[in-house]
Amino acid sequence: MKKVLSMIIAATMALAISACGAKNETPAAPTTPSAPAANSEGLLGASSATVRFKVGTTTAPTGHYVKGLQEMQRLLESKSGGTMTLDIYPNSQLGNERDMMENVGMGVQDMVLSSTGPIPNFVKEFAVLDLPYLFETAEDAYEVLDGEVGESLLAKLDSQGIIGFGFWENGFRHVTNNTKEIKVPADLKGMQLRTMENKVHMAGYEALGSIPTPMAWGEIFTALQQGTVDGQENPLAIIESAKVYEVQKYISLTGAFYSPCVLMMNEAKFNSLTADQQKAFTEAADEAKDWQRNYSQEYDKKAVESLKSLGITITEVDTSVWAEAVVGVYDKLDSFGIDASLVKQIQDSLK
Ligand code: EAX
Repeated sequence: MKKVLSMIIAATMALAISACGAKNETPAAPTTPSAPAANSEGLLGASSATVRFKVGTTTAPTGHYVKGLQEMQRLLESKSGGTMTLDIYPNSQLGNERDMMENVGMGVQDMVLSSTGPIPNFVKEFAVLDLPYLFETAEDAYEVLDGEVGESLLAKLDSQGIIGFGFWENGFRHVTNNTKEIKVPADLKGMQLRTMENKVHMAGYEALGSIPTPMAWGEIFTALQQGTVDGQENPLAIIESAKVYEVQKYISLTGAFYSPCVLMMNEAKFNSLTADQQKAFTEAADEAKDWQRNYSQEYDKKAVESLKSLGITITEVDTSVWAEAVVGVYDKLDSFGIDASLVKQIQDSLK
C-alpha cells in the first residue's frame, strides 16, 4: 500500500513541480530527582524550584501531551538540581492553541505545547507538514521532523519571538462521527466536520466531500454534543483522553494527516537563562520528546482496544482510496504557500 500511495502522490507532485516553477557549557552535575510535585495531579512542579516555566496545552491531564510534559518536569528538576521546573496548565486553561502561541511570542506566557495545526497562520512554511498522506508511519515523520527540514522549520519560529524545542507527537488523525460508519470518502458527503484552523486540512476534508468547520479545540465537545458539527478528526489518544467517545460512536482509521506538536518557549525568556540552565532545559526537552513519542505510540495502540471495549465502532479503511480522493490538494501547493521542491525533497528522502 505504501507504494501505491507514494506513486499517486509522486505523480501529482511531478505535475505540480513542472507547472511552477548552541550551547556549549558543561551541564550542572546530576542530582537525585527532587521531591514529588506539589499538587496531587503532579501538574505544578516542585515548590522549591526558583526558575519556573508556565506551559499551556489544550489537552487533558491524562493525555499524551501532559504525560510528556510531566516527564520533562521530572527531567528538568533532576538536571537542574531542583532549581528549575515546569508548571503545567492543561485543558485550554491558558487559551486555545492559536492564542497561546501568540501569547508565547509576546512573552505573556512562557511556553506552549501545541499541535502544528495553527502554526501556518503565523509561519506559512509549516503548512508542508499538513499535506495529506505525506507520512505513512510515525517513523517517517520523525525522520523528516528531526532532520534538516524540521530544523529549518523550527528556526523560522524566530520570526515570532519563539524558540521551538522539537516536534513531539500528537499522532495520525482519524475521523469520528455519531451517525454512521464511514468507510469511503463518499460517506462523508455533506457532513459538517470540525477541523483545526488549518487551510490544508480544510482543503483536504473538502476534497473528501465533507464541510470542514474550523474551530478551536476547547469548543468542540459542546459543538459535538449540541450537533453544531457532525464529526471531528483527531488522534486516538486525544479522542480517548478528552472523552470524545462520549459524544461520537464511530471512528474510522483514515489517518490522512499526521499531527506533530511543537514545544515552544518565548525567546527572550530562554535567552535570560544562564548557559547551564539553557543546557539543562534543552537536554530535558530533547529526552522528554523521545519519551513522549514512545508513550504516544503505545497509547495509540492500546486506545484501539480500550475504545472498542467502550462500545465504539472502529472501522479500518482502504487508505489508498482516501489518498486518491485527496490528491488534488497537491495541485494547490502555491495557494498554501508550500514550496513544491520541498515536498519533493521530503518524498525523496522517505523512498
Ligand atoms: O493539540 O485542535 C486539535 O484538534 C488538536 O489535535 C488538539 O488540540 C491537540
